[in-house]
Amino acid sequence: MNSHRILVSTAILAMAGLLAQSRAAEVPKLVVAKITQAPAVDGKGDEATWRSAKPVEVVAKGVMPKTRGTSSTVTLRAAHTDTHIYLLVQWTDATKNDAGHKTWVWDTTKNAYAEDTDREDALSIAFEHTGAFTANMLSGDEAVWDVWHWKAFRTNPQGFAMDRLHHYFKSQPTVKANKHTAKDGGDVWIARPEDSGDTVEKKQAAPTENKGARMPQYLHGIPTGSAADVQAKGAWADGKWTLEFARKLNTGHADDTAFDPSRSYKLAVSVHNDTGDMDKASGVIELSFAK
Ligand SMILES: [Ca+2]
Ligand SMILES: [Ca+2]
Ligand SMILES: [Ca+2]
Repeated sequence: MNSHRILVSTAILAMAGLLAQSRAAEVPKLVVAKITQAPAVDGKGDEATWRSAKPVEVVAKGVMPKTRGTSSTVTLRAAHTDTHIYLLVQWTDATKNDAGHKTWVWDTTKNAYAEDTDREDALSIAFEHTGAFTANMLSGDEAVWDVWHWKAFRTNPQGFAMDRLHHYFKSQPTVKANKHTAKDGGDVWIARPEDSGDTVEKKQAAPTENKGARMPQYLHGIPTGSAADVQAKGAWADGKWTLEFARKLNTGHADDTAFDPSRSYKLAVSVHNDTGDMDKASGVIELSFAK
């Protein structure tokens, strides 16, 4: 390598370093506005109280082989009262998919139900809970995230998000978990339990007899206990979902992140278009409370 090349390489390395620094400095900041009038959790962001919350726009990028290269723009606003935190999330999605999810369809040739290809839209917000928060499900770090998983068919009609944890392990845990390959090539085991209490969605096996051409695989449950902490309601219009969340700042439940307005928290958001799989995700966003 001649000296010119070395100089160029050094310059490129220095530039890469600067870019990395500026990226680190550009973690989007979501400031939680202090409000006195709680917004209605109805999928309309039209309350005057939301105008005091500064929007943050992030791009959720496709992270799966079939969604790589796709993206959705996600706008977040946050506000809090003395007792609750509220989020208003809007994202681009050209199609409203909320009519069903993996519906059982009677197959007349097999005389049995088979799973349809229908899928719903969904959005997840993950907050740091225990350990390092990287926003990357495949980082390989052992950590716990508090995840609010709103689903357009399975949880929206009841007015909730599924309140759950993501628990990441390097080796197989005793709890139910799925194994994936971490970005360093090692194993990552992911458990995604719903919080304690009655579930927000009830899965039902396919009936063995013909009960009609289409039968839902998921029934709407009314959650209780720690599973019932996250109210959420979304509405789709003009190529965009608008979704509002409400939760107590501190639920008192160990499976939830308790928000202390004196500190900041890392979070990330993922949006899912017409799928039950992972789809598009943001990087780390920092949430802090207005002084
Ligand atoms: Ca509203
Ligand atoms: Ca959609
Ligand atoms: Ca909970």
